[in-house]
Amino acid sequence: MSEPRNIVVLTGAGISAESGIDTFRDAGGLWEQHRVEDVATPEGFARDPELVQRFYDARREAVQRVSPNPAHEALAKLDAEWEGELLIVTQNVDDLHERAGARRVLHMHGELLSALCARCEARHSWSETLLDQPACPGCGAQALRPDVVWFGEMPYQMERIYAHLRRADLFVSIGTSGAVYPAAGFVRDARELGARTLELNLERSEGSYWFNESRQGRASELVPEWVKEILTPSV
Ligand code: BJW
Repeated sequence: MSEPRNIVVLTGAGISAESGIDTFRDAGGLWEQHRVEDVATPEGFARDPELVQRFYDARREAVQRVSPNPAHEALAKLDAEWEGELLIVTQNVDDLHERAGARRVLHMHGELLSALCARCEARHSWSETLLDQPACPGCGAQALRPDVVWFGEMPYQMERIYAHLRRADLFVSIGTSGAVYPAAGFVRDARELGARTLELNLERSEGSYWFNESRQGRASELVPEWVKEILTPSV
């Protein structure tokens, strides 16, 4: 195959695991500690907003105490040095890609350090708690919720993601189980649109069949290796 120029990278919870952030579906992960229906659906939030706000307040606090790991740093290096198109689509709500220095990042499932006003729909950078019902800085309503995408809600910036997938000649998936759509379908979309596809994960994901190549191991090792490879011109 010719040298890739346009790259889409999809990241999931596995890339932040070695920074100390719990994944969702691994043993001991978030979905073993909480019922998805209770904390990650609009219906759960309507039923028990306090439970949901506590869940996200605790994670917002925790994320501010951890640091990017070598996998985030390697993608930031790729971002700084890759002259072609690059989009890092992350399903993660942490800010570790940005804190490592990456700029071409899109948060399709929202961000922990942002609050969304259910009344005026404005978004505000947010590092504090929401349980105490602070007023929206825009409209004053006590209607702030975590700015994250729950099951049944539309992930953010889908048109922009598909525009990049259409132009991509390399799609790389890192640290995601491939259990949640539409992200889980990107590999198939990319492949059908002509991209080469590579998976870097601790284990084969649910969509592993769709990858041209699958490498198993820790993100902190596999990602720097791959970035070094792709930034080294072939002779
Ligand atoms: C390591 C590692 C290390 C560990 N190194 N690797 C039937 C069919 C198809 C779709 C549906 C269906 N029924 C319902 C749906 C739709 C639904 C869905 O997908 N449901 C599934 C359960 C089937 N999806 C939705 O509702 C989405 N919206 C939607 O579809 O809108 C309509 C639409 C239509 C068409 C186009 C576009 C839209 C919304 C999904 C929202 C997901 N939200 C969450 C919560 C966000 C906020 C929060 O953080 O709390 O997003 S759920 C949770 O899962 C979170 C994650 O981003 C997401 C994915 O998880 P991820 O990142 O893959 O984590 P894990 O834990 O699953 O995997 C970690 C991996 O890392 C593992 O493989 C480990 O091995 C690996 N790993 N350590 C490398 N050190």
